[in-house]
Amino acid sequence: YTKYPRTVSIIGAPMTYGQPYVGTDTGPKMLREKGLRPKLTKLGWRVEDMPDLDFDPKTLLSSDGKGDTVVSSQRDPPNAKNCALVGRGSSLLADVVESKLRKGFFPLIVGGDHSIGLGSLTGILRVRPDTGIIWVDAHADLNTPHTSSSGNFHGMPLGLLMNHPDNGPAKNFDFSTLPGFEFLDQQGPRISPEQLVYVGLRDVDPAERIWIQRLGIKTFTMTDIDHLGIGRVMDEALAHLKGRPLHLSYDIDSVDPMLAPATGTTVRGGLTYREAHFVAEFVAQSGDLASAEIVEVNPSLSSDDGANETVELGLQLITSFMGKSII
Ligand code: 5AB
Ligand code: MN
Ligand code: MN
Ligand code: MN
Repeated sequence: YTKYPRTVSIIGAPMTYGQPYVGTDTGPKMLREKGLRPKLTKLGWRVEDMPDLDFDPKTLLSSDGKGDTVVSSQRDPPNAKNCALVGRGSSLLADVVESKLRKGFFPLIVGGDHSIGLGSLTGILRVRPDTGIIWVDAHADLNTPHTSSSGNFHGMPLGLLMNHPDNGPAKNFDFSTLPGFEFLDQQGPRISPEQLVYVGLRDVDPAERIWIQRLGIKTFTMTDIDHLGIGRVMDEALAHLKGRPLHLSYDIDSVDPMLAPATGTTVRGGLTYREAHFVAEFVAQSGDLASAEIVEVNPSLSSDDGANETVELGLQLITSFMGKSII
């Protein structure tokens, strides 16, 4: 891959179907209004900014993508809320991300809820299967409909795409049970446990804990950050992914809710302002960052001040991982 493509493609993915609230769809618009584009230009990037992807149910559920024939009106399978909408939206995003990468762009995917990880990772892995993934989040997002207690897809992107080596391919998730997920058949790209690193975890479900241990996923919880400091944590995280092109998946709920209140699933005891920025700055300095996404900014879930602060923080974090350096 080109190590330093100088053109970034902003891909707005206003997905809300992976969780219960409206409002995450305004994330891309709010970030643009606060000056995402000029900030990137100032850092030396050429910027391609397309209109947000069209996640209108009529468009997503039609066979031709133009709203004509609705092909998918099945009811959701158990624990798979808005199944067809999430599946079709992910498929669309995967195709866009894949094509941008093949053209040499740096995809900057702006969510939307974290179910968009299904699409962005699929697109990335089609082009660069050895990508190292840094998942910055309060949560592990390692559920599947078999283990999820909520049925919300934003808690499942990694669980659905994971390759389960001990059990053989047969135990990988069978997408034929999920309408809309046909694009992820058994040939689809999968994540190997060793290409993933977690940073910031503090709210992990029982089944996720078991899978993290069995798969041996490199994990830095908030406890590890308290113990080792964010500097050593990031040294070890990047050492684990050495030699791989990197994808940064930044869930804004990794940051402490005092600083980022406008998000759906807040958990106290998160990253401080500097820790959050250090993660972004350090990944940028590695020179290996090849794609990134920011998710779960939902301006409608707090006061106006809280919404502003959260959007502003998201924008600052983007500027940091896109290469802003202090000196
Ligand atoms: B987020 C929970 N594990 O599966 C579930 O915000 C929360 O993308 C998921 O990290 C949180 O519903 C998903 C309880
Ligand atoms: Mn998440
Ligand atoms: Mn989260
Ligand atoms: Mn969340």
